[in-house]
Amino acid sequence: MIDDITRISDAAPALVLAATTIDQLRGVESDLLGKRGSLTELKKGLGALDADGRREVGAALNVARASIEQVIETRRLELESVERAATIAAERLDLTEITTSRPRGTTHLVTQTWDRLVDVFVGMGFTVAEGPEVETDWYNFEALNIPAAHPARGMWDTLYVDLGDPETVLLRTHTSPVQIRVMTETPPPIYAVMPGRVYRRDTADATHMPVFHQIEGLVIDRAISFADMAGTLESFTSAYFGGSIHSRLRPSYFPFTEPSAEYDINCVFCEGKGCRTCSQTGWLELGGCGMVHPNVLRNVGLDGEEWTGFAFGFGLDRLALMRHGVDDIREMYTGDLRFLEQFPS
Ligand code: FA5
Repeated sequence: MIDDITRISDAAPALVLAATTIDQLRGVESDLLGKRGSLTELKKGLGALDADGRREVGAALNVARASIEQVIETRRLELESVERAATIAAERLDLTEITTSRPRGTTHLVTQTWDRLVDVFVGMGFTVAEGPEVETDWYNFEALNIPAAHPARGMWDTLYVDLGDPETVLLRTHTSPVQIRVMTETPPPIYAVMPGRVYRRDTADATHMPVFHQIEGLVIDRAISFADMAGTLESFTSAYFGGSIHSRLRPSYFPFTEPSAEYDINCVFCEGKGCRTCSQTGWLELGGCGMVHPNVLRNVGLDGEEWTGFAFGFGLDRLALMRHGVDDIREMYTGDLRFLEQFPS
C-alpha cells in the first residue's frame, strides 16, 4: 500500500498542472481526494491491516493528502488570477474610439464671457444671483424709482407681454430688477452680481441687439462710498482686461442711482490713442453705475441712514466684443461656425 500511496502522490503534481481551468482542477481534485478518489479508495483498505500497519499506512496517507492539497491550492490561485486577467481584458472599453469619431463643440462666446465675468467677481468676493426674464412693471421700473409716465421710461424701449392689466408684465429691459429681488430677499451686507438676458425694442446694428445680456452688480453695506465703487470697477477692469486697460467714470443720469456715472474703458483696439471704433476719443462705453438712490432703498424697506451702496450694469456682449477685438455684435448671433470656431473654450 505504501508503494501505491507513493505512486499516487508522485503522479499528482503532473495531473494538477495539466488542469488549465478551475473546472478541470475540480475534476482532478475529485479523482484524487474525492469520495471515490484514488487516495480515498486506498484508505478503505486500512481495516484489513494490523495496528502497526494501520498506523504506518495511515500516517503515509495523511502526508500524501496534505502534499496533494497544497499542490492543488497553489494551482487554484494561479488559475484564478489568469481567469481574472482574461475577464478584465474582455470587458475593457476603448474610450478613445468614442471621442475621435466626432468633432467637439465649444461653449458660445457669450457663455464663455458670462462664466469668465462670474469667475472674476466671485474671486473679488461677490455672490451670484439670477432673476426671471419676464418681469412685472414694479420690479423693472416702479421699485427702481421710475414711476409710470416718468420721462425716464423712454430710456428703455420696452416689449410688453399680453398678461394681466395692459403694460404690467414685460420682458425685462435690464438686469436692474434683480437688484430689487436680491435686496428684498437677502438682508445686507450684500455683495452680488446678476448676469442675465434682457430685451429691448432696439434695431440690430454694430453695437446693438434687441436681445442681449447684461451683468448687474450690487453692493449694500455700512459706509460704502463712491470711492469704493470706483476702486471696485478699476480692480475689475484690470482683472478682466489685463493691466494695460483702465476705467474712467463720467457723470450721467439713471433714476435708480444718485450720483450716476457712465463706466468707460480705454479703447482696446487702439489702447487709448483714438480710432474709428472709439470715434477718436480713446474710450469705449460699457455700462452705467452709481450710488443706490435713497428712494430705491426705501422701496425695499432698507434704512438709508444705516445702509448705503452702489450698483452697476454692464453690457455683457459688449464686454465680449472688447475683450476679443470683435467689431460687430451681430457676428456673435449669426451662428456662423467660421466665427464661433475662433473662440474655442
Ligand atoms: C442700464 O440698463 C442700467 N440698468 C445700468 C445701470 C445699472 C446703471 C445699475 C446704474 C446702476 P443702459 O441702458 O445704459 O443702462 O445699458 C447698460 C449697458 O448695456 C450699455 O452701456 C451697453 O453696454 C449695453 N447695452 C444697452 N443696449 C444694448 C443693446 N441694444 N445691445 C447690446 N448692448 C446694449
